[in-house]
Amino acid sequence: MFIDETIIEVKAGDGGNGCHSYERMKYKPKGKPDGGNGGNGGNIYLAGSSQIHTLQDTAYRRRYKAERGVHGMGKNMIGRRGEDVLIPVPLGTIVYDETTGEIVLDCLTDGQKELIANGGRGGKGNASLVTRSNPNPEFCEPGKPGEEKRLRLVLKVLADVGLVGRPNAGKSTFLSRVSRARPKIADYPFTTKEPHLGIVKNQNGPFGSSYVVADIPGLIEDCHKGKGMGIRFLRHIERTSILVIMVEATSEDPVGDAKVLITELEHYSVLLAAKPKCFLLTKTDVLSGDELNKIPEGWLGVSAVTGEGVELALRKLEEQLKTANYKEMEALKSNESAAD
Ligand SMILES: Nc1nc2c(ncn2[C@@H]2O[C@H](COP(=O)(O)OP(=O)(O)OP(=O)(O)O)[C@@H](O)[C@H]2O)c(=O)[nH]1
Ligand SMILES: [Mg+2]
Repeated sequence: MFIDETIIEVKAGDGGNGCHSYERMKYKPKGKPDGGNGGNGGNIYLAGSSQIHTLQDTAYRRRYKAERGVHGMGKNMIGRRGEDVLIPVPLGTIVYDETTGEIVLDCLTDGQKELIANGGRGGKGNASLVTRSNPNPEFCEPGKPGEEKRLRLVLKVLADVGLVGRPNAGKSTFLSRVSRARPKIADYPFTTKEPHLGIVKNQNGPFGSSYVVADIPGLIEDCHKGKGMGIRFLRHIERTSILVIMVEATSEDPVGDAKVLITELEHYSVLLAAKPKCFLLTKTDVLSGDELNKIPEGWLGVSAVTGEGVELALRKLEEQLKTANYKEMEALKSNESAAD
């Protein structure tokens, strides 16, 4: 099952207590303090992993607890530190602190582990608490509690291009034509119920470069009011650089249909709707003769079945992607210089 949101509770390990003890030796009735320190509690880390694609495992487990530090012991024996816990999450997971609402982490890189709950420090034993004024401390410190947090994990998949269209527009067929992804394809609406990603080789970019295309469920008029599959899944194209708006060639009014799609995007987020767009009229193989003039100006016609127009569409997409990425970089640079 594709789970893209869940709440988990994490509790880092408590620190072990320090020990209160004295050296015991024959003929030496009152030895020096020799209580060891407690070990630190285990930390909790989160790490983005390209091997996982949903939050299903995390949602199933829900509670994560790291081991506590072992208490210190006599003879200056230090307690072992608690084992850490590592929670792997899919790339694109945003972690919010449920209590403060703050973003704690945005997992974008594979394998990079980030500390999210600190283990408690181990308490000092009386051997470590010796001072000149108090050579025989009759006390030791307790371990500190480990951090506890309630976190909301929200997955927004990472893709460069998002496919937007009504159900049956041919989004999944297009993705399977241009990549090795094999989403389910069928002639009934809402075949796609969860996002699918495909990697497309960049024909015009540097050698070996590629980009990720996301296929999502179909959008219908008023889906922002909960019709069809709603608009919640639009979060998965929120991070794309460009959108491909796809309308079937059988449409009476492709431009009007595209407007309806864009209005639905606006209901989700104005920023999403404002992304650069590439307009495609799909299934052009069903058109014949004069009907081919139906392709609106500035649009491209494609048939994912015959492959007609697909190369050209990819080339246009790649050019738009290049411009969009360049603009994003420029915006990032100007933001950085403004912050300096
Ligand atoms: N003739 C023709 N049929 C196509 C073409 N592309 C897709 N189809 C057919 O259109 C139907 C819907 O295709 P899908 O790719 O599943 O459409 P979708 O947009 O992913 O649909 P949802 O997942 O329901 O939103 C299938 O029966 C496809 O075989 C095309 O280029 N030409
Ligand atoms: Mg589909």
